[in-house]
Amino acid sequence: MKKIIKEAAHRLGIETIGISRVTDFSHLEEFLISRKNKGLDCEFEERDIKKRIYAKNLFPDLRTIIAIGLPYGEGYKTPPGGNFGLLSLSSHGEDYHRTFNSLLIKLAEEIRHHLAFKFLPCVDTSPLIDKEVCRLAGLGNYGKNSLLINDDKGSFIYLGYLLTDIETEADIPIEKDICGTCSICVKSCPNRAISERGGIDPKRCVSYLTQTKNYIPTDYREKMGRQIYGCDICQVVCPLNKDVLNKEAKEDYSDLLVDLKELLIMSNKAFMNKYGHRAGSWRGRNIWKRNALISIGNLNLASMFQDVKAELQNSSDMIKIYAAWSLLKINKPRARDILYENLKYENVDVKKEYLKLLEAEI
Ligand code: B12
Ligand code: SF4
Ligand code: SF4
Repeated sequence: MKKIIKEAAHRLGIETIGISRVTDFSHLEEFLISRKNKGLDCEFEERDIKKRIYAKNLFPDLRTIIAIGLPYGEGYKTPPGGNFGLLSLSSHGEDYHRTFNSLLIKLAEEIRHHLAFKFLPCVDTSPLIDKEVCRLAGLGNYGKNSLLINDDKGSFIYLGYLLTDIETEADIPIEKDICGTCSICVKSCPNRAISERGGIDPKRCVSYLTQTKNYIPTDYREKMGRQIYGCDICQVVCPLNKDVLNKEAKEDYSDLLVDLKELLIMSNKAFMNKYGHRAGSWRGRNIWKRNALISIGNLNLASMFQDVKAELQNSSDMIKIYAAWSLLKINKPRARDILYENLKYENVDVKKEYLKLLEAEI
């Protein structure tokens, strides 16, 4: 059966595939509880730990997991355009959730030519911990940046799997220390999110900051640079990705640049038309717009002062307070005069935030 599964995968061009019989991940329970107690979990994860560790809660007939690593990012170099906002590589082209999900279904159909079975495709949004599911299927090992790194493809692999009721033999993962004495990602992370011992504090991670609806502390905003969605730094610097990144690029990555001025004035409809098919767009226009205001401040784009100032009239308090921060970054004396003037008619919450910003070291 294992041979049939792997041959079906190869016919579909899938090179990174592994099979696991692990259905119980309770070896992670203590780690997950302690992480939660330390406040190291985040709102993008399933909060119910039991749902994370017992895969049979999700698929009661589970016997075998067919795990796949879908490579991306070959030959990637940051596209030129320093005054643009930047999306992470996972937002390049069509949303990978859709394409990967269809690929998993195609694989299941291909295997069904030989055997009738039940399956559930999972990509990113399942309560299970994809990295651990795929590690135990032999797809790779953890790097200090917390990502699953495959021996051939590096860490630029999306992870997905089919939960199935197939009976077959598992692959045996080869556990090894892949980082050794390297700590390049630890040193390169803009907000010191990666621990020297390995693992990350998600709430310091720029990728998290670009996605969260929570308030972003002012010192963290400076670390976000010009990121509009996601962050790739700990992967781009990783020596284990060198071979993939040094390959010749077959794709044009310029769709990762975001016109900041356009984003500020875009309607919801225009946003969905332009970015709706991209992986990062689920967060919505206003979060991207907030990140654009942070980027404009960090890039110190004086030519956009008036555009940012116009956002002080936005109907969203969130947009107003990030516009205020951005103006102070671009031109503090001018921004201070404008904000003091606006204090006269702002509501209590916005007024409080403006006063805090006016007193802060920006
Ligand atoms: C929540 C989430 C986030 C959060 C938290 C990230 C994180 N590191 O967990 C935020 C928003 C920050 C995030 C960011 C990104 N994410 Co994300 N994310 C998820 C999600 C939905 C859940 C992950 C989770 O539960 N983490 C919590 C805990 C359990 O993980 P952990 O703290 O890293 O701990 C594990 C290991 O790191 C390890 N570990 C912990 N400590 C130590 C210490 C040592 C020494 C070692 C060796 C190991 C180790 O053991 C733990 C058990 O597995 C998964 C999809 C899913 N359903 O699983 C995608 C997922 C992890 N994300 C993914 C991606 C691509 C990204 C980004 C690259 C996107 C981007 N370009 O911005 C960044 C990478 C940031 C980073 N360095 O991790 C991929 C990762 C693919 C891969 N090759 O590993 C996933 C698997 C989605 C997918 N299906 O492809 N993400
Ligand atoms: S994605 Fe960026 S911010 Fe997050 S851990 Fe990696 S380098 Fe640090
Ligand atoms: S940069 Fe170095 S320490 Fe970080 S994941 Fe890659 S090999 Fe490991």
